[in-house]
Amino acid sequence: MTVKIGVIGTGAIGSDHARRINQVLSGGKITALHDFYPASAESTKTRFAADAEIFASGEELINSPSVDAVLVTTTGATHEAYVLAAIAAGKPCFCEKPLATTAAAAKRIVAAEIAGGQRLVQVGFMRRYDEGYVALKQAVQTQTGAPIMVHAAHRNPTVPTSYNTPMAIHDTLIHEIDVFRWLLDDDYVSAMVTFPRRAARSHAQLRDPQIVTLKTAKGVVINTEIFVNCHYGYDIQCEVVGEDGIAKLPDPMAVSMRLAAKLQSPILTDWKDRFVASYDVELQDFLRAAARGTASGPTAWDGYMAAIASDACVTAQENEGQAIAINCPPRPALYA
Ligand code: NAD
Ligand code: ISE
Repeated sequence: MTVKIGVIGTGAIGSDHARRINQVLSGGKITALHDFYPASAESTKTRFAADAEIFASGEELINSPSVDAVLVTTTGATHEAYVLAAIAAGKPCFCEKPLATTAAAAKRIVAAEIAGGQRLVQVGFMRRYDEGYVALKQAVQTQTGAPIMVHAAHRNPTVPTSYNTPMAIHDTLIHEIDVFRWLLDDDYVSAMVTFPRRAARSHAQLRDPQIVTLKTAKGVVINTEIFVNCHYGYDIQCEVVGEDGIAKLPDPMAVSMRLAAKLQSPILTDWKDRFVASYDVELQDFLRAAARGTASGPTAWDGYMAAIASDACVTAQENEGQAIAINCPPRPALYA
C-alpha cells in the first residue's frame, strides 16, 4: 500500500521530509501540501512533489480523501490545532518536535488521542532512531553500570534573531529532554538553569549560552549546555557516567587529517546533516505504521512528558539558580 501523505508547513524540515518521502523512502507519496505562505508550498511542489495538490488550509488538507496521513511541520506553537484535527479525522499524524510548546496544549492532544482509543500520533524525536544514541543506550544498559551523571552539550552555529530564550528550551533542549528520559528510562523531578555571561553573538531576545540541570527520579543529574550561537559548528555531545565506567555518544564519522602541521577533522554545521539517517528511519517507521492506520515510535505521551519538563525549564530560566519541581502524572494504559 502507498500511504498518501499531506504536509502542513513546508519550511526547512517540512520540505526535507517531503523530499525523503518521495525520493528516499518506500511506501509513501506526497499528495498534498499546505503552508501559511503559498509560495513555500509551491517551491516544495516544484522541487520534490510535482503531483501534490496545494491546499488553502491545513484543515482542508487533513480532511481531504487524497490524504491518508499527515505530517505537521509548522512552527511549534501551531502544532496543536493540526494534530487535534488529524486525530478528529482518525488519520495517523507525524508531528515534528515539540508536540506543543506548553504542557497544557500537549495534555489536550493526549486527551483527544485517549478519547479516540487508538494511537495516531508520532512525535519527531528522531534521536531515538540515531545509531549513536541506540549504541549509547545499549552501552549504558549493559556496560557502564547504573548511571549517576550525564554531561551534554547542544550547540548550533547560529540561530535567527526571532529565536528567543524560551526557544532554547522548547525548540532546542527538547531533544535532550526526550532522549535522556528514553536513554535512562527515567522521569524528571526537577530543573534548574544557570546563565554564564552572555556570549557576544547573543541576540537581543536571547540569553545565550545557558546550562540546564535536570534531576531524575532515580537521582541522575544531567547537565546540558545549550549554546545556539556557538559559531564553530553543529555539535551534539553527551557522556554518561555510570558506576563502572563512562559511555560517550560517538561523533559523526569524519576523516581525520594530518595537514599543514595540524591534526584536524571536520565538524558538521547543519542539523539536517547530523541526523540525516535518523530522519529517514523515523519516517520509514511512521509510513509502516500509517499503512496499518496507526502510529509507532515516540508517543503523544512522550511529547507531553517532554512538555511538562520543558515548562519547568522555562520557569527555571525566569528563576535562575532555583530548582523547579517537575511532577509527572501516571502513564495511561494507551501508552503502556
Ligand atoms: P521553518 O520556519 O523553516 O518552517 C515552518 C513553516 O511552517 C514555514 O514555511 C511557515 O510558513 C509555516 N507555518 C507556520 N505557521 C503555520 C501555520 N499555522 N499554518 C501553516 N503553515 C505555517 O521551521 P522549521 O525549521 O522547518 O521547523 C518546523 C518544525 O520542525 C518546528 O517545530 C521545529 O522545532 C521542527 N524541527 C525539527 C527538527 C529536528 O531535528 N527534528 C529540525 C528542525 C526543525
Ligand atoms: C531545530 O528546530 C532542531 O530541531 C535542531 O535539531 C536543533 O538542533 C535546533 O536547535 C532547533 O532549533
